[in-house]
Amino acid sequence: MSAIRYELLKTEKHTGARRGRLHTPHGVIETPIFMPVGTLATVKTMSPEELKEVGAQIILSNTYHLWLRPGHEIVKEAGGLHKFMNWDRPILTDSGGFQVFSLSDLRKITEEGVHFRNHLNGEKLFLSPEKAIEIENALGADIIMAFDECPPYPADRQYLKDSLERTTRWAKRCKAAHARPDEQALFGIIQGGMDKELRRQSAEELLELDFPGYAVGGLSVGEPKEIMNEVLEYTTPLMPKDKPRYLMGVGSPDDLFEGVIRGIDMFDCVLPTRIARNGTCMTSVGKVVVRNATYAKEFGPIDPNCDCYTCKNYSRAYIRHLIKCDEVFGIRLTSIHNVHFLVKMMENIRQAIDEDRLLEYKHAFYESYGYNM
Ligand code: PRF
Ligand code: ZN
Repeated sequence: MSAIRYELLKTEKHTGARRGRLHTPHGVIETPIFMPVGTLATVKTMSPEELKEVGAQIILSNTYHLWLRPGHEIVKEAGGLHKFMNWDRPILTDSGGFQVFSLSDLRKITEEGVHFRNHLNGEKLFLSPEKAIEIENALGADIIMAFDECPPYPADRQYLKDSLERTTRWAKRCKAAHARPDEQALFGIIQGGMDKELRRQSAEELLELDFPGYAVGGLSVGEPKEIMNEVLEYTTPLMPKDKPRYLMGVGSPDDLFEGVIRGIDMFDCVLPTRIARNGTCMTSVGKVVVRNATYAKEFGPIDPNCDCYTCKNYSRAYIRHLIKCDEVFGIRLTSIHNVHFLVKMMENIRQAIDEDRLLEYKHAFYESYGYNM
């Protein structure tokens, strides 16, 4: 028995967009969905109550970071990640496959796993499929990701082929090491760079392993957006229709629209929380850099079309003042607004899919946000 069940409600009339429902041990998620990132068992600056208030249905956390600090044994002893951080809705943990590649230097990839140095203190570490799954089992998220390699962009074809074949062998080892498939759903991650045939090979090999869900990895790694969209365009049709599809590490508003249109159900990204901490907000009329001097005497909300806690109660001028003075309340307010913005946008996307008017909504959004079409 799988820990999750995906219910495909409908496919939009004019695009590949899907409306679905993901049933997990910690509740039901309406898809397509955006998952805020809580790397260190906290979505930076936001309490679980605030996350719920903005409508977050599921959050992502990281194996690699929690392994280093405080250590997965401590989280397990606390009763698991949900209890440890006081979040009773679904959680997904990434495997560390990506973080090892993006954060550590001096890494060495072998068949067995990856040798690298702790990005905090330089200590020698080793992460393998078995170790990643041991940590993910201890953390206890509803959805856990296989340990993969996210190759750099660009990379030559032979490297990409060797890498994806190793990622398949690692995926098999992850499955074999997974202690509780009926409590935590293990997703496979399709790699293969920007190469059509390699994406097909990766998808075919992983589909054979019959995971309860699949991710597209290795995108948004520096390639032009058109290339990412093209790769998605031929990769999603290779993925099962009756299982969730997750595009990893992607989350700008246009990337979310383009991913949904190509049949993606789940997304995560640090973008809303990261830009919030330097005083940038996403609004219905585009980005507002609220720390700029132009907002010093603007006493209206960040976004007049927003009904979040921040916009209902505070002005641009006040938030600018807080951020200029490095007062932490300022970045809490911008974080609340930005996460609310993407959560709300996905809610609007789901409604537009229900009503077969996703492209109309996209065009209206792009026009107002200031994207070129
Ligand atoms: N693999 C894993 N996590 C990821 C990625 C990946 O390829 C990406 C790529 N954008 C983000 N996060 N395990
Ligand atoms: Zn707001």
